Amino acid sequence: MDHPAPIDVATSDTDTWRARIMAKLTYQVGKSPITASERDWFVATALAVRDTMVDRWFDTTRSTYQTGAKRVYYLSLEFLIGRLLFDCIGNLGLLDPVRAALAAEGVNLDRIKEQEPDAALGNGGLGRLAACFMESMATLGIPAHGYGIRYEQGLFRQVVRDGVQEELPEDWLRFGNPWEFERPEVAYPIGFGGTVSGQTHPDGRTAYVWTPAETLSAIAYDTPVIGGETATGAGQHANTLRLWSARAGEPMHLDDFNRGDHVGAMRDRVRTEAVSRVLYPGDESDSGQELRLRQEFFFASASLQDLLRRHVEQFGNVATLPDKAAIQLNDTHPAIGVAELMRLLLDVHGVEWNEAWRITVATFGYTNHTLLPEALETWAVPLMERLLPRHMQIIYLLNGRHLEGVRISLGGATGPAADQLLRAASVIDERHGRRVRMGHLAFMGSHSINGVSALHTALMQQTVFADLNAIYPGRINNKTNGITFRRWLHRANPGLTRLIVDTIGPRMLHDPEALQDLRAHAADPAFQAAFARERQGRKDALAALIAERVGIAVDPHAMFDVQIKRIHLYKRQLLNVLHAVALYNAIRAEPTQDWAPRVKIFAGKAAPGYKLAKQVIRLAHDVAQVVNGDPSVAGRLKIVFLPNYNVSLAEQIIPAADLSEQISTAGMEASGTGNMKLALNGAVTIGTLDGANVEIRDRVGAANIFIFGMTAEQVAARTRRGLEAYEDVAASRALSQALQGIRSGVFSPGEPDRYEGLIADMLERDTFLVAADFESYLAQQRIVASTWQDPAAWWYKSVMNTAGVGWFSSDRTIREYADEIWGAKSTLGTSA
Ligand code: NBG
Repeated sequence: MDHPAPIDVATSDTDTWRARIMAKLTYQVGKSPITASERDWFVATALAVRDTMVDRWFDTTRSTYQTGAKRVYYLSLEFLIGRLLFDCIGNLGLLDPVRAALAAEGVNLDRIKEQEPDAALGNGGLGRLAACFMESMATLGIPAHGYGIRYEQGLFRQVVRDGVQEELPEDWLRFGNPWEFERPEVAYPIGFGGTVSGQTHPDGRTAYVWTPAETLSAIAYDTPVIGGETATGAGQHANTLRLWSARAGEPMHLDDFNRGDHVGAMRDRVRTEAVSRVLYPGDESDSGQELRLRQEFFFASASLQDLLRRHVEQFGNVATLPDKAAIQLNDTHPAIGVAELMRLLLDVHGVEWNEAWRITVATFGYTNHTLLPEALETWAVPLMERLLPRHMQIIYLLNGRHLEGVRISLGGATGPAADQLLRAASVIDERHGRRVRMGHLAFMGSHSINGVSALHTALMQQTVFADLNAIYPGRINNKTNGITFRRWLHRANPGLTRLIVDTIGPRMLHDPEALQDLRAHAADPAFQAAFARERQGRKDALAALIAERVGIAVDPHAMFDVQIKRIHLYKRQLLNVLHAVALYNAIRAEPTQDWAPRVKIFAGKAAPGYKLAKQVIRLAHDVAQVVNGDPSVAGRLKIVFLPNYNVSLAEQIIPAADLSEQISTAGMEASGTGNMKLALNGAVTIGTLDGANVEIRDRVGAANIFIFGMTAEQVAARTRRGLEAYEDVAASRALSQALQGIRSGVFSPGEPDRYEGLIADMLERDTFLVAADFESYLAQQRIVASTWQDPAAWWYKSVMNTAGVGWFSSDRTIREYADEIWGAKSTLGTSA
C-alpha cells in the first residue's frame, strides 16, 4: 500500500469527528481536553479537517497526471486569504457534524474560529481576488496551482491613536500554521548579480552562461485549496497554493565559523532571507525598492523552474508547454517571468530564440488591475543590469525585435509621429533616466491581456495600452471580476442564506444566477419583513462589535452607511467625510426635521508612507469625536472608524451594511469587488459610474442603485480643462460651510490648521474632483435618506440587489478565463 487507506471524507458522523479531533488534540497538540485552550481546539480541529482534504488532494493530483489535463498557474505576489477554517469545513460540507462534535466536548466552533489569525498576504483588491480565484478554480475542478511568497509578516496591523494610524507587525505565523505542509525537498536555486559569458558552439550558435554572484534557495510550502459545493457534491477537487520561502544557499561562511566568529558566519543569512520576510504595504503604488524587485524575481523564477520541471517530467518536452500549461500574471509583479522563462528555455533547455518566444507568448496571460500612473511598475535599467544581467540582455533583444516590427508596420515612415510611436512602444522608458516598463514586458510576452471590468478594459485600450493595442491587435479582452459566494454569502451570512434557500430552493447554492428567482419576492411584505429581520440580526451583532472595539454606542436600527476599503484619495473617503460634516451642519440648522438616522462606518488601511491618506483617517476621527459627542445630533448621526480592516472584519461588516459607498472618481477604480460583496448581502449602492459599478447597475436595475457624479469621459474632459476647485466650492453652500468649519478648527480646536495641506490639495488641484462631484453626491444622499424612510421601497431595492448580482460570482469569472484565455477544462466527472 503506498499510502494509508483514505479516511472516509464523506462521513458526517458526529462521533467519528469527535474521535478525530480528540486524537489530534491528544497526539499532535499534546493537550488533554481539561487543559486545552481555545487555540488548541482550533489547531486540533484544523488538523483533523486537513486530513480529510489530503485524500481529495491526492486523488485530484493523480487524475490530473493520468488524464494529461492542462494546468493553470496563477502567479501572484499577493493572496489575501483571511481565515481558512470555515472555508475548508464549509466547502467539505461538514459544518454541522464538526460543530456538533465540538459541542459534545463543550467547545463552540464559532469561538475557536476566532483563534485563527488572518493570513493577510496581500494589500487589498488584487490579493483578495487571487484568493477568490483559487477557491473558484478548485470548486470548478480546474487543475491549478497558485504561486506566491510565504511572507513571515503579512500586511501590518493598524492601530489608531488619537486619529493617527500606526503600523505594527503582523506576526501571523507565531503559533504555526496548521494548514500548510513544508516541503524542504522542493528547493530551487535563485541567482542574483554576477556575470554573463557567451560560448560559441561549432554550429555557430552562442550559448550564454549566467554565473550569479549570489544564490539563495526557494523552499516550497503547500496549502491544499478545497473546492465547495457544486451540483454533484462538495469538496470534490483540491488544488495547491504553493508559497516560497527564502533560505540562504550556503549555510554560512565556514572560514569565519572555524575562526570562532559564529555571528559573522551568519551575517549574509539575515540579508538573504529578508526576501520572504515581509509584504510591501503599498497598494496601487510601488516603492521601487531593490528588495521588492528581488521578491518579484525570487517567486517568478522558483515558480517557473517548478512548473517546467513538472511539465518536462510528465510530457518530456518544453515545446508542448502552451498546450499543457497556462500561466496568468496577476498584475506586473511577476512580469519578470517573461524574461526568466525565455532564459530558462534558451540557456537551460537549449531552445532556439523564435521557438522560445512562441512558447512564452502562447503560455502567458496578463491581468492589469489599475490605470493609476503611479502604479505602473518600472525598474531602473542600472538596477536591473546589476541584479539580473542576463535578463536585461534578453529584454534588450526582445525590445529590439519588437521595435523592428513597429518600424516595419510604419512602412518606412519617419518623422516626429513615428519617433513618438517608437518611444511610446519601447519597453525602455527614456524619459526620466532609463527604466524598464514592466507593463510593456508583460503585454509583449502574453497572448492575452485583460482588464477587470468593462469600463476599465475600454480605458486600457484608449489610454495606457493604446499604442501596444494597435501593434498587437486583438490581445486585449475583458474579464469582469467576481467574488466567491461561498465565503461572502453562505459562510459570512448563514441566516440570510437559509432564508433565501427556504424561499427559492437550494439551487442558488451552486448556481448563483438562480438568485434571480428572488425578484418575484422583492415586493412581498412578508418576505421583506423576513429579509429585514435577518439583516437586523447582523446589525445588532455589528453594533455590539463597535461598542466593544471602539466604545461607541450606535443605534442598530439606524441606516448603516458603510465605506470599507483601502484609504486612497481616488476612492474619495474625503467626499464621504465632507458629507458627514454637511449632514452635521444641516441637522443642527434644522433640528426638528425628520432626519433619517445614520451611522457612517469607515474601515481601511492607508499605505504607511501615504501622508494625505493618513490625514483623511485623522479627519474622520476628529469629525467623529465632535459629532458623536454632540447631544444636539444624538440619535441622528454617528461616525465610526473601525481599526485594522481585514478579511475577517469585512465578513462581519458586510452582512450588516445598508448603504454601500462606491464613490471613486470615475475612471479610476479598475473594478472593485467590495461593491459586489455588499450588494450580494443586500446593501444598496451609492456610487459613481466607475469600475464594475456600471455592470452592477445594469444587472440590479438603475432604479435600485443611487448613481451620481461625473462620468469617466466628463472627468477626462474636466481634467484637460484644469482642476482648480475654487469655483466648485463657491457654488456649493454646503461644501463651503463644511470646509470653513474644518479650517476654523471646529474639529481640531487645538490645531485649527491641521488640515490645511489636505484642503489646499483639493482647492488648488482637485485631482480627484471631490469638489466638482460634491453637490451631486449630496443630492443623491438626500434621496437615499428619503428612501430609507420608506421601508417598503428600501427593502425592495435591497432584495433586488441580492437577486441581481448572481453574475458576479467568481465561478463565472473563472469559467471565462478558462474558456477564453487558458483553454483549461474542468476535470470533475473524469475519473482517473
Ligand atoms: C485593484 C483595483 C480594484 C480591483 C482589484 C482586483 C490593485 C492594484 N488594484 O478596483 O484597485 O477590483 O484590483 O482586480 O489592488
